[in-house]
Formats: sequence, structure tokens, C-alpha cells
Amino acid sequence: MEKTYIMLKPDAVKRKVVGNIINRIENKGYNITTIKMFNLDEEILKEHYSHLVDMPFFPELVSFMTSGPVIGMIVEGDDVVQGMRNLMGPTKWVEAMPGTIRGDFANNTTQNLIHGSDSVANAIIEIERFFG
Ligand code: IDP
Ligand code: MG
Repeated sequence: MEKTYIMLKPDAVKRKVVGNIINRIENKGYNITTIKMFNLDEEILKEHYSHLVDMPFFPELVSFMTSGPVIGMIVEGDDVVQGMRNLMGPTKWVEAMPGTIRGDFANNTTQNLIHGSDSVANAIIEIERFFG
């Protein structure tokens, strides 16, 4: 069974939409097999977002992602990596259609509620990074 790494960002926790988002994942039929709440630091974010460290918004991204706890999960299902990306909607809130998590809740590109691995290979790396 395919696995992906999902992380509910600090805005999802602060806005109390964690239950709503988890409902969507469960309604889709995916299995949450591991879940934990924890805090990120700049070091792990430089690793996790290594493709973005040189972007002008990176400091804002670190400040946001360390502003409160996140909820990390391993989610399992057939083609779950792409399936979760579909449920999430695209990165930019303005491009995310209603019915997707970002389309329904996000109004800011940095604070877009949820992370999901973008490939099976990255899912394996991210699960190892956050769950060891
Ligand atoms: P993804 O989360 O949809 O995979 P990535 O390009 O991997 O998108 O970017 C990681 C995170 O960095 C995004 O979810 C968002 O929080 C933030 N981000 C990406 N692009 C921008 C941008 O252009 N402006 C502000 N924040 C951004
Ligand atoms: Mg990404």
C-alpha cells in the first residue's frame, strides 16, 4: 500500500480545522496509520524545504511554520500521494478550487494549511525525516 507524509500546518491547528481536514482524509477512504503533534525548528525546515531556502519568502515560511505545533501523519491508500495532492489543491490559494482543502480554507500562499509529499520517493524520505 502506498504511503504519503501529511502535515497539518500551524494555521490548521490555530483555526481549529484539524478535525475537518482529518474527516476529508478519512471520508476519501485513506488510512491514517501514524499521527503526532510536535514543533518544527529552522534546521529541519531547511532540510524539508531545501528547494525553497533561497526564495525571498523563506524567512516568512520559517517564521510561520515555527509559530505553533504541527500535526504529522502517515497516510496510506492506493495512489495516495497523488490522491492527497488532489484533495489538498495546488500550492497557491488563488488557484485552489472550492472543494479542495486549500480552496476551502486558504487565503494566503504561505499559510495554506497542509503539506503533502509530492512524489512516492519524497514520501519515503519525509516519513523517515519526521518519524525515523
Ligand atoms: P506544496 O506545499 O504545494 O508542495 P511547495 O512549492 O513545495 O508547495 O512550497 C512549500 C510551501 O512553501 C508551500 O506550501 C507554502 O507554504 C510556501 N510557499 C511556496 N511558494 C510560495 C510563494 O510563492 N509565496 C509564499 N509562500 C510560498
Ligand atoms: Mg512541496
